[in-house]
Amino acid sequence: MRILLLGGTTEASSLAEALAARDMDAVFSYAGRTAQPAAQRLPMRVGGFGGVAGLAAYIQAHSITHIVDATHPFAAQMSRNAIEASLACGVQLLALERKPWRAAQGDDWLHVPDIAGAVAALPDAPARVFLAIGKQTLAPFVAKPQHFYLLRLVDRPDALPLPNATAIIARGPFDVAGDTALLQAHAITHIVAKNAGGSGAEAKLTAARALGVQVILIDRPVLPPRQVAGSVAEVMAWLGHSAERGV
Ligand code: 3Y8
Ligand code: NAP
Repeated sequence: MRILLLGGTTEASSLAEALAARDMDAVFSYAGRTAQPAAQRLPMRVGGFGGVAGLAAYIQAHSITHIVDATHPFAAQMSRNAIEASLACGVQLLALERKPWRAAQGDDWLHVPDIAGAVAALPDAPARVFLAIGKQTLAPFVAKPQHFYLLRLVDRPDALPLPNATAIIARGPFDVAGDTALLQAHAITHIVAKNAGGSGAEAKLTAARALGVQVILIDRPVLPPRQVAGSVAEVMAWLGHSAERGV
């Protein structure tokens, strides 16, 4: 058995620990989006594969038998490629997926389908907006330059496309005390976030509830059907069964 773990999330790092602890033959794959991705106990590879064909070639060249897609729910292209390549190569695929966040008592959430919906949902009157969506999708917010934007990025950007913006450089996972202080320090009135689920980015939502800050939450992209596990334990059981079957 040789496992390709498509990573880049808190859950992927936890799964990597479990696989390494059992000396399983696995490789951890990053896209190479950040300057210094977190180290892993598993052997790592960094960078795109070159589309579905490149991924299929990698699977064959490295005799991969199982793919675990533990990428972020918004890494939709990677997930689509993994589904297609696993079918083309006849290898098993399992997605380690975290549940979407659901509003609790006291939350002031507005669900929007995509980034354009988030821009449209911002008020016309000047507001103070925490854009907790990283740096790949900032350009559409230029349509509303009247707001102050607080950005949280993993690496310092060369330039920011938004006229009135401050960038915080930090990689999560984040905590409630830190995110509460951040919202208060910048007198934030709105948060724009992706419905990432998981624990690594949830703190800002908890802080928003306590402070009465509105959250504009972007729905996840829809993916083709695939087998899904909700925990590291489930993935390990799935791998165990496969090992018993000797595949
Ligand atoms: C490169 C690996 C770990 C993984 C940590 C999780 C938690 C912190 C929350 C906010 C939201 C955001 C962003 C975020 C979170 C975890 C997790 C998660 C959100 C690293 C990582 C990589 C990336 C890529 C990066 C994106 C950006 C998104 C920042 C490593 C730290 C906003 C997503 O500069 C860029 O181009 C950054 C790009 C994709 C979204 C975007 O569109 O800009 N993540 N994040 C992975 C790779 O190369 O394959 O560098 O160590 C991983 C983590 N990011 O093991 O501790 O599991 O979700 N990452 C979002 O959810 O909205 C921050 O600030 O509140
Ligand atoms: P994406 O848009 O779905 O993927 C774009 C291309 O990046 C893919 O087609 C693939 O290139 C490459 N790629 C993506 N993830 C990869 C991986 N784990 N290993 C190797 N190549 C990968 O991906 P994204 O949204 O930019 O996310 C990139 C990485 O950041 C992923 O690891 C993801 O888990 C992590 N992340 C993303 C977010 C987010 O908000 N999107 C949040 C937290 C973490 P090729 O086609 O050339 O193979």
